Amino acid sequence: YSPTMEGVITASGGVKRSASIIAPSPSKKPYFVGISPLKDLSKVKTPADRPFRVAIEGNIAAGKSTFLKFFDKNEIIETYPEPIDMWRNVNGHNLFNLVYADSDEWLRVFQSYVLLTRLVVQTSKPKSSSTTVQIFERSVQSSRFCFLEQARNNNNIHGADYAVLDQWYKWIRANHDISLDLIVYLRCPPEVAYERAKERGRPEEAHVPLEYLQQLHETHEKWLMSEDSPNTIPVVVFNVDTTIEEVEEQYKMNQDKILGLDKRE
Ligand code: UDP
Ligand code: D5M
Ligand code: MG
Repeated sequence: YSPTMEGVITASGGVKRSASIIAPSPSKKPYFVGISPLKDLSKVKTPADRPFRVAIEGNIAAGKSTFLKFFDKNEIIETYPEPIDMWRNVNGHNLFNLVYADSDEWLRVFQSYVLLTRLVVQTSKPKSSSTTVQIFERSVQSSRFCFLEQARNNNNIHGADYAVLDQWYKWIRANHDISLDLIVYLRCPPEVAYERAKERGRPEEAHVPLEYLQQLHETHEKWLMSEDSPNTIPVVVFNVDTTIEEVEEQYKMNQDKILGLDKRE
């Protein structure tokens, strides 16, 4: 990690101070937490043959889509919001609504469609030749390691469905370049995400209980922050239980590190 960052994340997710690190002012919460010590950002290399790829991850309504808007006017960055409109219109069917109305019936096919649409997005070539960074809202990886994992742990999906989707994931990973260079984890207390989701008021999500967001939070923590995390991609963490202005300011202060721009010639 860089000594200019405010702290490092312990495996339990707390922030450990170090004498070699510039401490934040005591009044200021460390919204930009730093890079997980499990991963080493200095090893991130921008591939020569494709843009630097970043996935924005986090709970429902943590603020991922809002975060993406920071980059709207940036000429070297292309952003890719979640393809939720595709899920809402599968040949005229609102699969996104169906899955929340009756998950026993629809979760399997929804998972398979999410995987397909994310694969299409994540392997797409940039539209402009000046694009050197692609930023995706979520990823094939979070579909596999958050949503599918949670579905399995809750017995919302049969072991056979889980096995088939896992085989799809493995085949995709072996045969397509879905690699990511960096994950930006917007870490949000589930209670805050719940309030934001209510405020946003998507009709399909009207009955999503707080417990679901609490579980999804834990699943993200396990995927990205735990010692036995299956993730191998460097993770940058922002605590986002603050104003969007504060998150943007913290982002801007660390932008070059986050986008690997300080390592490009
Ligand atoms: N929001 C907020 N503060 C923030 C970020 C987002 O109040 O710092 C609101 C945003 O206006 C929206 C809701 O929270 O109404 C969910 O945000 P978004 O759609 O960006 O979340 P996502 O589900 O994409 O993570
Ligand atoms: O919106 C994304 C919405 O889609 C939210 O309701 C969660 C849901 N979603 C996304 N991916 C999956 C998978 N793989 N399984 C189940 N549900 C999923 P946002 O608010 O932007 O997070
Ligand atoms: Mg969103």
